[in-house]
Amino acid sequence: MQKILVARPIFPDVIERLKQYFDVDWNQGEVLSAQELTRRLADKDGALTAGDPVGPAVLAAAPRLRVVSNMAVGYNNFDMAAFNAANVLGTNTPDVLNESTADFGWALMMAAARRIAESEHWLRAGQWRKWTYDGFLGTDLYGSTLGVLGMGRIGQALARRAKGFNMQVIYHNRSRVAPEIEAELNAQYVSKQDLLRRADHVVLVLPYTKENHHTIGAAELAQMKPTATLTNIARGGIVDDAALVEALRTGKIAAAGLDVFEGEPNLNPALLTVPNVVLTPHIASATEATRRAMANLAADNLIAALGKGPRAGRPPNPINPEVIGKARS
Ligand code: 8YV
Repeated sequence: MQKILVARPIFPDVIERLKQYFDVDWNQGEVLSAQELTRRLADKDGALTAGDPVGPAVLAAAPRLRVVSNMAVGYNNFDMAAFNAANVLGTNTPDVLNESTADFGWALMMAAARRIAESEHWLRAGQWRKWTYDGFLGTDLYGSTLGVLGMGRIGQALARRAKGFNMQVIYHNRSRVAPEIEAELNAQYVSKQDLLRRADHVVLVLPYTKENHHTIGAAELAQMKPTATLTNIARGGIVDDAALVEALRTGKIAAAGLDVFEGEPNLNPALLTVPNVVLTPHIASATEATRRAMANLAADNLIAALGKGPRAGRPPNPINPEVIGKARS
């Protein structure tokens, strides 16, 4: 029987599915260190990860490994050059999380714009004595301009929701999306600089790559309106968190909503001292239905990639399909 490692605690019924095909080594404890991950992968044919870094050293120490299935759409934890060099397949879980993640982007954006977390903390602290005309004034969403940086599947789901808020949608992306999608979303393609200058609410929905490390830093924050909000549901590292703290403190922008952080779960401690930022622990995809769909899709990918189940040899979401069928190197 082929051996697999499930590197994280996941739904027990998904483990039961995997046990129908494989000998499963399931880590139900803390996140595995690089050394521990390497040790436990040494005799494995496949692995299911969720954000765990997999690079050349891990792959070299696991000569039987043929597939690593990430329970996430983002796979910046995979060194794909190393995967390709070793002929190891990487898979991810796109699409099933689009709507939940877009919903959450709106929740964070609205919470930031209307100061929901900040005012709730104040209320809980027993500070509410009377109504005041200027208590927790925020910025409107209805009728404002939404700037979407990264117009992939989640960006599109997010933009689609703007209709009900009568918002003008502007976006920037590596490449322009098809005209029919632009028309459906009523979205206008603009430069990154125009987006930052014009948007009342900027939402980041782009994948993390080396090229877009700190794509939002001090210079970009300085271009935004002082009344604007910034929401990051993409990846830590896209925003320079230290520069963001400074921009929030000095009123360069009005507020921010962050679900992802540089170095998470160890976020920049200064963020905790800034009132006008809403902080959530990387939960944009965290609904029961969506996390189940992601776990099952990650299992489907693993089962199929290891030649089992109804889609044997044809995993639904290969990142580097060119290695399928090639001998491990
Ligand atoms: C995952 C995510 O839950 O899919 C992604 O890229 O950011 C989340 O939905 C998280 O990355 C854990 O793998």
